[in-house]
Amino acid sequence: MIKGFIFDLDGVITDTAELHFLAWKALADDMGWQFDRDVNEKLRGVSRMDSIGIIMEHNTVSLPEDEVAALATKKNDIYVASLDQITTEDYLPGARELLTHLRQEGFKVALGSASKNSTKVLQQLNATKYFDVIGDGNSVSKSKPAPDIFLFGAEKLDLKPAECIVYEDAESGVDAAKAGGFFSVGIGPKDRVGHADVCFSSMKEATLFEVKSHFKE
Ligand code: B16
Ligand code: MG
Repeated sequence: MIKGFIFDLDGVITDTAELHFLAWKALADDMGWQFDRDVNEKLRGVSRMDSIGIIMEHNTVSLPEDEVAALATKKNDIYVASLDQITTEDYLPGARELLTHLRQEGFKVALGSASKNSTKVLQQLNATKYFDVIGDGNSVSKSKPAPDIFLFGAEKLDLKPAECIVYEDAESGVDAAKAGGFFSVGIGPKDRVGHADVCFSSMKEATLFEVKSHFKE
């Protein structure tokens, strides 16, 4: 029986991908690195340190670990400053309605994001009230596609994976949900999240009614 929902943040609740892109682009320009939206697409759901690794590999650049960490911090400072522009109007269409509906129906709800800045993003959206548990990049050390972040959420909700539905927009996020034994809802194109148990092109279609019809009570 489904008792809980675990949501990814970027690409499911709100679209912070553009702000991540602008911050990485500022760093890349500063460093003389090539970086465009195609490379940015590879960073979806990927942790900050893995993201800078992908960008450096794309530019065939290699640097000492401490310098890489300093550059990731520089990008993060730019990104965090840009979060001030997120408002309560910046939910992806359908996300706030679904979170409200889950509260009304008494489901348990957790966040399962790779971001270490999820608290700030949820505050800007005024969305903290919809979550019983916040699981993010600060909660576990192994990032997606490892299932750890979703297992953390389920455990804190006091539920088994088989009692939870995970919403994800990233390929690695759906892999993580499947590896943990969760039901998965993919948000986005089939070539990205088509391996989820059920896939919707946007959050607007992924209503409680629709999703419940795919998973036996
Ligand atoms: P931060 P999600 C992910 O969020 C983003 O999709 C990804 O682009 C970002 O690198 C990652 O969070 C880490 O974010 O630098 O804020 O810790 O989709 O897992 O909610
Ligand atoms: Mg995401």
